[in-house]
Amino acid sequence: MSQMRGARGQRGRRTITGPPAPGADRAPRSYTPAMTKTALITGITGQDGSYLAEFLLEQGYRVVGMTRRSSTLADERIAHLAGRLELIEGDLLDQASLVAALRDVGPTEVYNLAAQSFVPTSWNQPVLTGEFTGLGVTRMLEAVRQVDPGIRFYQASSSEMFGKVRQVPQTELTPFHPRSPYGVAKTYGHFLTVNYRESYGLHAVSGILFNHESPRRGIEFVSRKATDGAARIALGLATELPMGNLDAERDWGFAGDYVRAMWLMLQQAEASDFVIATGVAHSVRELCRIAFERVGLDYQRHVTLDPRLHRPAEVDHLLGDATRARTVLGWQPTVTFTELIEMMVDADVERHEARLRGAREAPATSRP
Ligand code: NAP
Ligand code: G4F
Repeated sequence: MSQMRGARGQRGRRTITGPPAPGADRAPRSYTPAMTKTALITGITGQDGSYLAEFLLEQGYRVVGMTRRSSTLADERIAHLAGRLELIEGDLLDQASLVAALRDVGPTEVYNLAAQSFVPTSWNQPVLTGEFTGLGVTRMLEAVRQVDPGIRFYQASSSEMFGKVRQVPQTELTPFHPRSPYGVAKTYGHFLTVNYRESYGLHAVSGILFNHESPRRGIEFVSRKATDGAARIALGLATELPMGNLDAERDWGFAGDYVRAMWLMLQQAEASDFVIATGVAHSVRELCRIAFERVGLDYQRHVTLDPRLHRPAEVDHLLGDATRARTVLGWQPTVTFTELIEMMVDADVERHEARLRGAREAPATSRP
């Protein structure tokens, strides 16, 4: 991580032209080849941020990640990119830090992935979730408008916006009915993105992404909780896994596929919104079955039901229709649900085994 360098103060500042009047005509920025593009990613330390950074580096981008100040480094997911990635400090709660970051970095593309992204936390911290996940989008869009309205902007919107679904499957035209403070905040961020596109002509797109997972998924999300739980039980580190609503259904895909869609959206001549999904839904129960079968166990013997894990308002069933992404972007997923869950279980088994090996090999003095 020490090789990662902060961008602030190391780059010349770009010319600032000031915000254009609403609706004013502007010549679109001539789009430069990939080699000269710079991407600023908020939420770089998260699951998607790490995959997107890898993908953009492979495309030849200069990649700068925005991180918020904390007393410990949360660099687990991006440590392997040290030396190739630049970091800059900024916080979605602080408008001035966003303006300064854009001025210092001079990005051609901004990917706004930062958010309080765990749905249950949004009931415990609804105001904070609104600040990060909702108003944070306004702060970022305002910063783009003020510093350089030619920047292309991607907003990480969510299938949680569909909530109590009005139609199955969900498309870009399906009305929203969010069921959590998180979903409400994302819906605000989505419409703000559309509004800045329509009001100021920004090249701002909203990616309505259905659930996507990977071995880098946060441990509190249901997929990773199940794969990590199965791995721990198989290795004798636990005996049971308490879970909430096993009947909930989601359209789960692989995060590596979904970040490619984010990039494709920003390469289009016209800015517009896209649903990204696999088009196949599975229940949490099926997820548990596949995860436990991968380590030769029957989930029914280990998964217990904990009513405290049920949500005040549930999203029962999500299923996306990504026809538009397929036809306009040429995007399609490459990893099936079973492949995804097995990949995650294998990674969790490997991680726990390595930890156990390390504990066995550590000198006796370091043991408690
Ligand atoms: P994640 O792993 O939870 O990562 C969230 C990121 O946001 C972290 O890097 C976090 O930084 C950062 N962050 C949070 N608050 C911040 C603040 N005030 N200022 C600056 N950074 C802040 O989320 P993810 O799964 O990668 O998802 C990326 C985005 O896509 C999120 O906006 C999420 O809501 C959205 N989304 C995700 C999915 C999905 O299935 N994964 C589906 C649809 C939409 P720290 O490391 O400092 O906490
Ligand atoms: O994995 P989850 O916590 O993801 P959720 O709520 O669908 O949200 C994720 O996907 C959204 C896209 O639709 C993102 F916008 C959001 O940021 C996040 O990445 O829960 C999935 C389902 C829920 O129905 C939940 O009730 O799993 C059910 N579930 C059952 N037992 C559980 C558990 N969820 C969690 N986290 N933990 C459980 O023990």
